[in-house]
Amino acid sequence: MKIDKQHIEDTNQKSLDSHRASFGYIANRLTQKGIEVDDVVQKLADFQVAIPSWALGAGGTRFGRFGFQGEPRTLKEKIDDVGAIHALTQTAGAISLHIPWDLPEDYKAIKQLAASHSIVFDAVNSNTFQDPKNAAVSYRYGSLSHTDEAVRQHAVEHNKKVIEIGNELGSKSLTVWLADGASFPGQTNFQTALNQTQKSLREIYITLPGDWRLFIEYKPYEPNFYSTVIQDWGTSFMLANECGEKAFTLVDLGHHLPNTNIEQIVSTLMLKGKLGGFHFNDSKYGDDDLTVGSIKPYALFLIFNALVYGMENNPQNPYPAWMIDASHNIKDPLEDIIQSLEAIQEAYAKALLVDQKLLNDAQQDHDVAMCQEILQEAYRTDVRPLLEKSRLQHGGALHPIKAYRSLQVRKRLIDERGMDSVASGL
Ligand code: AOS
Ligand code: ZN
Ligand code: ZN
Repeated sequence: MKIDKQHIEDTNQKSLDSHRASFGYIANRLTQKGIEVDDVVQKLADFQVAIPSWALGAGGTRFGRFGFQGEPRTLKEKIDDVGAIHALTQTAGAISLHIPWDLPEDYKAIKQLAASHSIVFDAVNSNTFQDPKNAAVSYRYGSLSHTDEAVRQHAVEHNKKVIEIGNELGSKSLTVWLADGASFPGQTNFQTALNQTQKSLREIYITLPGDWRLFIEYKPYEPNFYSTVIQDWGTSFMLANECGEKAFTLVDLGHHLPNTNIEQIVSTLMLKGKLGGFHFNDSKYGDDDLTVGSIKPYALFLIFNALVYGMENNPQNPYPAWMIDASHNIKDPLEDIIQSLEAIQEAYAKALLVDQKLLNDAQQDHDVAMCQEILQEAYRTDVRPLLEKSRLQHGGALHPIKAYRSLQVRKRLIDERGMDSVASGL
């Protein structure tokens, strides 16, 4: 399945006049304020977000899973799905694989297919939270933190294997997320578990190719509900520091206790040069993995404001890896991702409009009301015409969801894969 460029162009024709009018209006207003509109549009085009292979089928909960028709059955079909999203949005130029859910069989063919969609391979994810088929050991009581050396070794070897696979595909980073922890007080010794995790991570770290980075993800709970070994950014930061300069913290927006100030965490990490990667999603209660921007768009904007500041002022922090980590049970998974990408770009565009110089002056003057005005002035701007412009310039759709529907992408996927196809790995 491939979306024809010409077809996207045809769907754009109908909305071209209204786009031009709204873009002209906003471009004028912003130019009057001294904003370089072309720069903003270019930055939007450069901002590429990796799509997780596990978000292409319908997710599920412990109460069941309702499949979505036409789900991708193989890695190739997953790449086709990301290709379709990228063709429409021009923002999804990468895929993030999960091993063993996405074991490539023919590397050459996979790479060729990805290249034909202009997609690169972003961070590879290891999986030591499920028992591999016919495995000699079990991760029931943990993996990298396990009390048993044989289990830890097994988990370390798996991570090394994932690095090898990623290396074949051109990935440059490994994301480690651990489910390790305890379900009940007294179940584990916190200090032993942390020490073992540090040792195991270090073993993985030393095998990283020179130009690779290790991302250490943290999460306060689930599937263990009393404690997790890497519970917060501080623990991840400490582990990354002890591993070395190629190890970084990965922030997943859903991995915080309610009301945590994530923008402040982002700022601290960038100041210390340790923000490696990002998992975008949104949540109402916990690690809900909802569509980005669907619940707390202002919080997302404030996070982007911290990210933009960091990218402009913290050369000590390498350019972070942007990934979505969401999954939806009810919506068409591809429409869900398109909505997430739109929300990400919108928050980013608004953050780019913040007058940093004015904000700094207002901060120096302790003009608190003005500080808020400056942020909200940017946040309240309707930046959608800027997003449209950026997509249009690169052959994307003015309105990706509308185009997705009018081009009948889902119908074509169902025709190709069938109504009952189940995404591999799920
Ligand atoms: C789990 O909660 C994390 O967000 C991880 O990033 C995980 O690997 C991913 O969600 C796939 O299961
Ligand atoms: Zn995540
Ligand atoms: Zn998560």
